[in-house]
Amino acid sequence: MKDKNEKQGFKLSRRQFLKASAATAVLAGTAGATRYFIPKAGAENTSPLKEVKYVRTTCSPNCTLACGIRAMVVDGQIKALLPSNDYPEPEYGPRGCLRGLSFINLIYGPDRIKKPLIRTGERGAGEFREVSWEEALDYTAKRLKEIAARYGPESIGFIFQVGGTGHVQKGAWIALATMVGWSLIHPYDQNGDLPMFWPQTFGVQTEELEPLEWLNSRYTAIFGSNIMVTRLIDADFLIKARNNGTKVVVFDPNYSPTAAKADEWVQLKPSSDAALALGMARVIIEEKLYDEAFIKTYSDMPLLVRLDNGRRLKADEVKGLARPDGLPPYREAFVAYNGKLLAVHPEKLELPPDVILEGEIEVELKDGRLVRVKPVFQLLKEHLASYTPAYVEQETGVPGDTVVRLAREMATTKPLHVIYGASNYQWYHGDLKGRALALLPVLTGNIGKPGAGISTYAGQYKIRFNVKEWWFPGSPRWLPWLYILHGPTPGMKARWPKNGIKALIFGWGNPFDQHNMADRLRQMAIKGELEFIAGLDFSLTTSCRYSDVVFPAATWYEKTELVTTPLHPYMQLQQPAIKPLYEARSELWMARELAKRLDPGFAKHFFPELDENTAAEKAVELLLATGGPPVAGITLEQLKKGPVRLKSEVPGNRQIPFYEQVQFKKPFPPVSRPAAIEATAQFVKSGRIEFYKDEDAFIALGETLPVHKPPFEDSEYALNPEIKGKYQFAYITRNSLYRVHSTHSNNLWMNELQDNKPKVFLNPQDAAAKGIKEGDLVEVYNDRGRVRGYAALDPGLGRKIVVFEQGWWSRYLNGDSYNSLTYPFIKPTHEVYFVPGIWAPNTAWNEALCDVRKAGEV
Ligand SMILES: Nc1nc2c(c(=O)[nH]1)N[C@H]1C(S)=C(S)[C@@H](COP(=O)(O)OP(=O)(O)OC[C@H]3O[C@@H](n4cnc5c(=O)[nH]c(N)nc54)[C@H](O)[C@@H]3O)O[C@H]1N2
Ligand SMILES: Nc1nc2c(c(=O)[nH]1)N[C@H]1C(S)=C(S)[C@@H](COP(=O)(O)OP(=O)(O)OC[C@H]3O[C@@H](n4cnc5c(=O)[nH]c(N)nc54)[C@H](O)[C@@H]3O)O[C@H]1N2
Ligand SMILES: [Mo]
Repeated sequence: MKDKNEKQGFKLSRRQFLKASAATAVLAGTAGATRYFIPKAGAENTSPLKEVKYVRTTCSPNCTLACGIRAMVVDGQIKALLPSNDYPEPEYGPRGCLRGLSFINLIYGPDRIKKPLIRTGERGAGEFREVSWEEALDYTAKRLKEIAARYGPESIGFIFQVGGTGHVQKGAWIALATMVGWSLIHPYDQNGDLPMFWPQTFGVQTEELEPLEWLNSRYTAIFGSNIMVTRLIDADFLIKARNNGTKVVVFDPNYSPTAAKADEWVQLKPSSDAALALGMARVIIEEKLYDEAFIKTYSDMPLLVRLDNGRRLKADEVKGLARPDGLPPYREAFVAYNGKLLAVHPEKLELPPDVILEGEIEVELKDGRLVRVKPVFQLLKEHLASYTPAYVEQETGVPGDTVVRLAREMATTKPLHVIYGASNYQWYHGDLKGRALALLPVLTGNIGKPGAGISTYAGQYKIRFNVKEWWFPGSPRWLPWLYILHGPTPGMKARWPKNGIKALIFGWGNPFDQHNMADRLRQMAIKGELEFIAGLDFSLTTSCRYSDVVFPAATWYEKTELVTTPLHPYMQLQQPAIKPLYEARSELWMARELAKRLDPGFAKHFFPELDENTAAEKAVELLLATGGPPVAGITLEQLKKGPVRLKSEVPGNRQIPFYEQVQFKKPFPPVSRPAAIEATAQFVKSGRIEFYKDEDAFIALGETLPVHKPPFEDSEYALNPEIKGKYQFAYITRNSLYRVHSTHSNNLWMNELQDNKPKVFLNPQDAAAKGIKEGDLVEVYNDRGRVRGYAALDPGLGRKIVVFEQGWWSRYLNGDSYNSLTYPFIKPTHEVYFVPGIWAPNTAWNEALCDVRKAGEV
């Protein structure tokens, strides 16, 4: 018998639900036939729900939040996803946003892939036949074997997206890839989320304060990070901090939701942040507001640089000095001066307090030559002299007196926390901006202390414990994504597969929307350069439509997984709330089945004797047992009950970057997992925070010190000088409130909230100059492509900016791709070293010029 609720429309049966969503989700732009539930007076709902169970699990898109969720399951169906509130520190709960809580629409929605698919039509057409797992796996194994035999296994590229959301299931595929010898593509630089100033300056992949620490900051300077949208759940901490008296200043070309919540919004021209930061650093130095003891101890400011060749002076070169015995090869002893020349030991940070920061001296080298040298600080001071308030005002649009005032405030209100947003470093010179911004907390001694530092919050990339036993049974081979689109460069350090990339396997990502810069990837698929494409997803995305084989994956609510995020310091377990729908399976199961077919020897790694969930639990136990100090003592049983804080060296296990370096004077860098310290310590050979970089590429580009370089000059104009003047709008593709990238692109409710229409945000004055009115269908274009959407006029937007929120599936854009306007620029300083996802060429989404016109006007 149907219960009362169902009759009232309180809940839809799955069949009804599918019908309703199929009817409304097909086309954007059509009025949604949403049904509204309005309770009738007196129709009280009295019947109890039967067989209700709650399963504690996590929402796991790539959004950095990793919200604990309680799935309410009735009769084997998920009826509601509810925020969990079981964090030992109540400040972290409750978690969950409208995107995550309406994920039900994706689990039961019309785009859910029900069975394995093999392509029948053209690539991109989305025509498939449903096949058995047996057939899909046999076919895939056969094709992969053929390609490996012809071109080598490294010609098969594997894209897996960020690790933090899936140590077990992603780990299974990474393990398979390393055993077979495929080229692994690291998601962090592929996403553009790798802030290259981190390895360059601090020798690490990325670091960040946990949000609870935001409450300890007295000054929070946010450079282009839209916390209110992109860190929605933890945005609360920012509001609380501000209510407690923390000053919050947002630097953004646009009046963002975060700017709206700040004490002060500083509007600056796109990609001019380095000029501003260097102008502020100038004030801090000129007015002696810097922390002298701090920079002498922890940074390279006292190290001497040769004026003849622009390189740091090494102890080994100097008459009477020597490199200390027993130094590891990735370390170098440089030189400082306090009346006499000192070999600076790279693993002992303390220096005599009287080492000089300013001045110029002459040094005799071992070969008898005399060279003139200056401390880094002296060079920086001279370099900053040109960043006067007047120059900064001209470059950034920020009034000169504001620059001076903010510099004084930042230098004197401690602790200072600088947040550097992804959109802001996803520019060609994002590394320079980051190096300039890092000067603010370093000069003022705001590193390694509660509430202090510099943070970048981008993606759930972070590997916080040792994963080797599960992930790397073989030795991985890596290839940065940009080379696949761009082709290899002379400076490339990664190993290019001798026959290029001939096949692509992707999971947990939608590269044909999210990464098809310049439509290159689609071309590679259509022209057959890619001979085989396989995708793992639960939704039939644009990328699946380009695939030859599609494997239906279990959603987060249908499998066991281990989740961590850089944003909050908890480890959580994803636990299956329901059985996988239709014929969906977990990725571990798929990897195991494929492994059996590729080489029966491989399958051993995946607990072949166990069912897929028990196998996943075994993998969790293996990861916990071999994960090292951050997970010491954490058990599967504990995780089944709720979130467990990861361990750290900081009191209370807090996440405070460089705490050990600063409090215990340990050399930089701390380890960036999964890389070995040998791989990353070479980035900062001095063992200190380095603002002076003397590798060839930095010298050649005039970037030994952080410098402001305007956008587009070395990218768009270098590629094609003729577009100067032709395209004058910056194409900024910020993240949407309604999606996580392209996940939720097809979420019925999220699309209703946007009137089912992609928007093109414009300043009203720019729109008026083009004859564009609110709501007009407009076309944003450049020589590479175009995308259409409806004009939304926003007076808070900077001039000559088009904002198009990234993540729409191309089916909502009439088949166009918003990423066809972007381009895979590779900056030479990103090629100095290659450590996957840590020092690698990073994607610069925002480095694209465009123009806009009413659709139909040519
Ligand atoms: N809702 C939602 N949340 C998300 C995501 C999502 O897709 N949806 N994605 C997650 C992921 S993986 C990431 S990487 C993060 C990214 O999150 P954020 O780092 O917040 O990035 P965006 O939202 O792209 O842009 C933030 C701001 O940067 C500004 N900006 C652009 N260029 C410049 C510039 O040159 N200078 C300055 N000062 N500001 C600039 C934009 O105007 C915008 O207001 O969000 C995460 N959170
Ligand atoms: N122009 C422009 N492009 C951008 C950006 C930008 O700002 N501008 N932002 C970039 C950034 S910061 C990022 S992080 C990337 C993100 O881009 P992607 O990593 O491609 O992220 P999504 O588009 O969310 O795609 C994730 C896919 O994985 C699937 N998925 C989720 N969970 C699972 C699972 O458990 N198993 C399997 N098999 N599949 C799963 C989802 O259904 C979805 O289709 O986009 C980048 N692209
Ligand atoms: Mo990202």
